[in-house]
Amino acid sequence: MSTLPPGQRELADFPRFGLSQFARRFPASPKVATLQICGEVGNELELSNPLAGLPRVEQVSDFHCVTTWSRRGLRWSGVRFSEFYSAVVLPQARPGDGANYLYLRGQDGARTCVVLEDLLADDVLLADRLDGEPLTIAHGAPLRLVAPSQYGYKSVKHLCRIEFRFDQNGFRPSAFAFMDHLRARVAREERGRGAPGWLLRYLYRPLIGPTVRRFARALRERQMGQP
Ligand SMILES: Nc1nc2c(c(=O)[nH]1)N[C@H]1C(S)=C(S)[C@@H](COP(=O)(O)O)O[C@H]1N2
Ligand SMILES: [Mo]
Repeated sequence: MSTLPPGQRELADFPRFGLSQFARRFPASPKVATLQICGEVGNELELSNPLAGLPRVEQVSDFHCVTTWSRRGLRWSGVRFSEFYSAVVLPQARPGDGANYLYLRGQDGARTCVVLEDLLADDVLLADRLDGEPLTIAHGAPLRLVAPSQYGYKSVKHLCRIEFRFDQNGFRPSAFAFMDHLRARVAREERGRGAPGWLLRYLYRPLIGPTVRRFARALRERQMGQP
């Protein structure tokens, strides 16, 4: 088996996880995916069922959270982002030349910013299934990004909007700016901005247990409140 990237430790399960302010926020539309393509584009799109008609792929990949936990061997299925980009975004939305900064947003309000080049990598998916089942609310229903070579915070769950921009000046991160590295490449341990990755390991590691419990409790409480 391959070794884990620097600073990562394997978890036996795949917890629902994120910044604590998102623990109690849930997608308003967990069943039906709609995806808005906007910003510096010739034509804004509001896609219902954005993966319809596109070639599907299955992919087994590891998932690495910036707080140092990793989960190996997740079996995702969906459509390659590069396929979606060339078959739908380019011809229908026509992003401006150089609009290579993508502001991503989830239905729960989570935000991150990525460069187009990173999303065009072969292992980046728009996923709607995990381990043979439709995505659950815990793991990003109805549609999420999966970018295995980047820390988990780039893999936006409940994805509802992709905004094309010429730079990152207008981007407001979900958390403190130092926590959102533009590239967040796991192999280079780009955990955050300004502080070295190895240092952030020690800052983040103690947060794993409480965060897992907080997210699990919030989901349980939501499910108890549902008919
Ligand atoms: N919409 C949304 N996407 C999100 C998050 C979130 O809170 N909300 N958390 C991020 C973080 S920090 C991680 S590690 C992964 C966790 O994915 P999981 O909950 O499916 O394990 O989702 C990422 N994408
Ligand atoms: Mo994370």
